[in-house]
Amino acid sequence: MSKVLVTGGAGFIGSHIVEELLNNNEQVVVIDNFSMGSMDNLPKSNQLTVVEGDISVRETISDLFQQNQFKKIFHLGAIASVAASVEDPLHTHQTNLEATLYLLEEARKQGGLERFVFASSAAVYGDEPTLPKKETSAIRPLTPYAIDKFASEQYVLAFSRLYDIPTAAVRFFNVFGNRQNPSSPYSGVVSILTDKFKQLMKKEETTFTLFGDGEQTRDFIYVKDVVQAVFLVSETSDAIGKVFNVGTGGSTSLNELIGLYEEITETTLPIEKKKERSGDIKESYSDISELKSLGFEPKFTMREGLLEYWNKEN
Ligand code: UD2
Repeated sequence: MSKVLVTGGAGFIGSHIVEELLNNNEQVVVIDNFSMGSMDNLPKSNQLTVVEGDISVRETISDLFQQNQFKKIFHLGAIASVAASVEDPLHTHQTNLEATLYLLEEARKQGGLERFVFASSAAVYGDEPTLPKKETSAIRPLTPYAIDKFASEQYVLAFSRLYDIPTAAVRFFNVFGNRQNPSSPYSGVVSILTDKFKQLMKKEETTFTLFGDGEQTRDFIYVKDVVQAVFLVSETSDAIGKVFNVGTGGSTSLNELIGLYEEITETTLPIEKKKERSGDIKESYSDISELKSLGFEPKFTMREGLLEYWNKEN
């Protein structure tokens, strides 16, 4: 039976995709170097094989394809930290771009692939101010992370045009949900807030550092809606050779987000305000008409997503 490969499958979004694939009775192979991911993120299943390995090592990828025949590939493995990419652009490039090319080349050699979905990011838009962000908006990648994501997208789409490999790319907006790692100050803000509210519940003293006035907005999307979007892109023939924003099309300010969380947890979060982060964008939200044309409709409001996340964490 043909298998499904999930790179970065032990990570935040990857593990949710793995879970859904297993629910659909697929035979799944995960490759992860466990730099951010964890075995604890993965369900126990005899349908699942986990390979500990680094996707930036060419032989690791070729071995993987020698041992397996894949029908679908979800490529989520990456150095996910923008800050880390600024610290070490070369290492980021090896993982975030070269690995994409290794996978595409192996997929080309193997033949018979039904879909290759590449996980890109809204970071490719940079500080391009036009709102909402459309797939056709100007691209202004400002960091090594964003540059490699954009370049990978272009390779992925080129492999569809040049070699007829059915690929597609998705640009994630601000994804939140359980298993997102809150450990760094550059972690997603919802995971940081969740951590703070958990401390409050344990009666521990804590303060949330708010950069700026809290009126900055983001298009936060709950991870289950992201899974829905990624599956549509992996199943619909209209998606081939295209790139899709994955957001809700809505926007929430940080102040609104904190307010919602205070309501859910019935606590007040102590806040320390600091000046806005350099490089921070003020507003961001997506135009998701392309994704909607595949049949996508977000199932979770911000509040519903937060509530489910909070209940899973507690
Ligand atoms: C996301 C990426 C970032 C870059 C950017 C491109 C994540 C986690 N971050 O940043 O790396 O790709 O998109 O658009 O994917 N904030 C606080 N206090 C905190 C943490 C965050 O006030 O402790 C603020 C932060 O300054 C920002 C907002 O919350 O204004 C959202 O922060 P974020 O890092 O979750 O997401 P974003 O979109 O700024």
